[in-house]
Amino acid sequence: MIVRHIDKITGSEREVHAANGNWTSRRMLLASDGMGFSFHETLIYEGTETLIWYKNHLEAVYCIEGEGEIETTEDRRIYPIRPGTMYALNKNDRHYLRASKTMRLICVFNPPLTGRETHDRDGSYPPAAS
Ligand code: 9YT
Repeated sequence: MIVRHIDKITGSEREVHAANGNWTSRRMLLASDGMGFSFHETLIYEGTETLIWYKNHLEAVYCIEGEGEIETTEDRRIYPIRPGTMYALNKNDRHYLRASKTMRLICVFNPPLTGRETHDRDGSYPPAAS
């Protein structure tokens, strides 16, 4: 059994900050926990726009606080995000993520992240094996 409180993740090795200051990710479960997915609480800060393209991962996201939107770059569709909204990047969808009010998101990655990943120039994380 694994039981963890967010208070113990905050400020630890499992808390990762985006280089551009747009988000903070608190990684409650990682590959080393052996669940087959990683599970994060992510804060996306008000007024930010982040280009994301998870070529090597699938991600599902559930909003529990704040407000924002995603815009897909392929077909320019805009989807509002508010508490209760879930979106799943089942096609490795490249998109912009914008927050009009700081959002608290629960994020699940498959395959799991291994630890300290931050976005590369494309807005992706490296494949799990590298
Ligand atoms: C929603 C999203 O992908 N935000 C960027 C950070 C990512 N969720 C992470 O590493 O936790």
